[in-house]
Amino acid sequence: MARVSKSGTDKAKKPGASTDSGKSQIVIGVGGERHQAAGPGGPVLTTNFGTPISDDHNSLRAGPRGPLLLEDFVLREKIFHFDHERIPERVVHARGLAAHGYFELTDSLADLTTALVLGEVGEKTPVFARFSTVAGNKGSADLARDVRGFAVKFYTKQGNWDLVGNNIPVFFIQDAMKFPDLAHAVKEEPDRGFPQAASAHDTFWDWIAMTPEAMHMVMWQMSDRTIPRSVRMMQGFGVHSFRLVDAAGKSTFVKFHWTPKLGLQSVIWDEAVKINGVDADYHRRDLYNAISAGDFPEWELGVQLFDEQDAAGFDFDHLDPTKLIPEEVVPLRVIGRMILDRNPANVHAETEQVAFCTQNLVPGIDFSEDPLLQGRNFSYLDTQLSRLGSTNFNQIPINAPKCPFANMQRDGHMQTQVHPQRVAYTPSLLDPSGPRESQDTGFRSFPTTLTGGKQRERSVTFADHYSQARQFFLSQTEAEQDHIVAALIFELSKVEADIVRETMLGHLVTIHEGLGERVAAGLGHDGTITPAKPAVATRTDLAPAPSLSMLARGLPPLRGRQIGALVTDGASAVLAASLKKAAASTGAMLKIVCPTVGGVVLDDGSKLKADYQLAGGPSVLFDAVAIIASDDGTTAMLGEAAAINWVHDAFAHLKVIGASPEAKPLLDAAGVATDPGIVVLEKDAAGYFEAASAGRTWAREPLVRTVY
Ligand code: HDE
Repeated sequence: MARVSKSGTDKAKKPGASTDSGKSQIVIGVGGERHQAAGPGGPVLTTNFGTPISDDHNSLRAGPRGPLLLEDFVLREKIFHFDHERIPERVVHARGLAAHGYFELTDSLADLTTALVLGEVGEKTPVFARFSTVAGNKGSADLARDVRGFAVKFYTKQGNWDLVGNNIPVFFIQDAMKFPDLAHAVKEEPDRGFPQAASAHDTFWDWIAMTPEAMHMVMWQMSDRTIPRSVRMMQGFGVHSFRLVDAAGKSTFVKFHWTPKLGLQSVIWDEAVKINGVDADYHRRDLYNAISAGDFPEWELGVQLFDEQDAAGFDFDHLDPTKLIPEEVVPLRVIGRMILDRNPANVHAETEQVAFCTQNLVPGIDFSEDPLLQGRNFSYLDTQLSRLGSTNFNQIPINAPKCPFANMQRDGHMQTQVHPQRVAYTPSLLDPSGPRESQDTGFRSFPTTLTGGKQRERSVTFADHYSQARQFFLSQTEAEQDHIVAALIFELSKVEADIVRETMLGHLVTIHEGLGERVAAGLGHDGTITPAKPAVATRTDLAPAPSLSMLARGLPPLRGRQIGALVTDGASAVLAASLKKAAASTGAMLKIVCPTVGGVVLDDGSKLKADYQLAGGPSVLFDAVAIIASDDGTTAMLGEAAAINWVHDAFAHLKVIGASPEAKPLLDAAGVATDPGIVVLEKDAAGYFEAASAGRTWAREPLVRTVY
């Protein structure tokens, strides 16, 4: 049957031919579907080999009701390509989000390193940063309780430097040999395929219970650090010690820290659980929207610098990645800033195909002997082959250096470079102009002096597993300690095997007796607890380090945050305008939530547009909330469970709530009790914003949750 076209012809236009209307020609198919032929200036659809396509919607067939023909190369190519669209996801850190930007050096380390990226003040180095969760699969929810990857690729003039870190400064293990076990334990249990993106299950805690070296990291993992409000509001750490090496070959140890300009902020566990339901893409949407709106996230790069002699004076071995150097011991020196100002144009090409490799260093930066780092240097290169399928993965644009590169490596799958040279080797007299090594500018490894025999043995300096775990717990504010206790209770309550739970309680009392007892109370554990047997005595004299606490680092600003306002028909236009103005002056975003997405009519007859419909905009999405309602609007909201939950959740999540006097019955129905975080909104929202700048109302917490 011939296709019927509105323009009276059943033939598609000749490829590249323009239409009379100036727009692309619309052809209505037999089933009513709309096809578009190329318009003026628009490209003609082609196969991957450039053959123009006349019809992209109807397969070639033997008669209108007959079978398809194998000859149809247009159909076969399209399906062939589609069938192979996915590449294996990362074995860990599968779920990620990323952005382009630049790093600008503000303080030179030229006296310590030959790395130009750390030497030339004002130099802007392009970067690509990818943030990720570790355990979940690619399609998992953003707010799983999990460590966050914080990986930055610097495209420097001396080659790519990949700083592949996390948002936590220590790691679970001391030897790369254990990494597959850790990953197998935390990922979904293989016999049942669940839970994904969750550590709250038997196999994870079984493995942790048998691995005392993980205790320090577990304290961080159970803190609110693993449920960040936004990737824009979390720190990043290089974790391992690296070396800076100067022109004379002198080495200085360095640890890298990223500190967000927006301050540190996390959500509360109950919020995380609910955000995952209402917006599983909460973090990627947040970063994407912020960058699209021109609100570019920024981090300071700080370094901790120390030498062998300093290291010898530490209470721990800095080569042990389960230990950190508190900023109180070696202060941070801020040397630059990273700004992310461009979203990826294509997530597969960039976020998925980016291949971070810890081995990517530049002259002047070198590895330390941290055994975990040494193991990583094998893993990251190796894994790219299974993910990207070719040793030429470095030629994918997101992975290619932005400086010239040349060597004698040739051929392989998906080679995109055409090497015209006859000589593909060195040395050679035939082609003296080919690339050659350089003693002056080439990368040289620091000649560390090594001692000891070839053996499978861990240094005794790695034996203390509990002291820094205890120091971390004691460095937290009361609210943060309460959350660690609550997280452990939640996680261990999901464990079915008593022996695992009991063994964990033994570790917890060894870290800190009060911590273990509180968790035991929350688990309803009434038996005795057998403490773990540390290899060396746990130190109780390590001074609490406030730099390890998020809350002790100070209040985050309102900038970059979202204020949610629930507004009903007939609400005060003056108040709505005042709220908008005050939000703009603090750099916060005001989001309007209404009973319908069409918005509301305010008391002056003006229309207010909604950003969210009530059920799609629960208060968990916002940092602080306001309710501007009329009497009638309030009465209507009293019949909406979603409205009552909206207010109740905001209260339970310790948010500052501003409410017009008419909304009082709604607050009462939601069980809101008066405290400094509850502000009556009269004509002016300025007072409300002052209260909102104080962050969460922590003092409210014991009213809304049992604190064990
Ligand atoms: Fe990774 N890790 N890791 N890791 N890791 C990977 O590499 C590995 C470790 C980290 O956004 C994989 O390309 C081993 C510490 C980040 O693409 C893999 C060991 C830290 C990312 C791998 C560790 C990290 C990865 C999976 C123990 C913080 C995501 C896909 C020796 C300092 C990078 C890939 C991105 C990814 C192995 C331990 C951070 C399999 C063997 C410690 C941020 O190669």
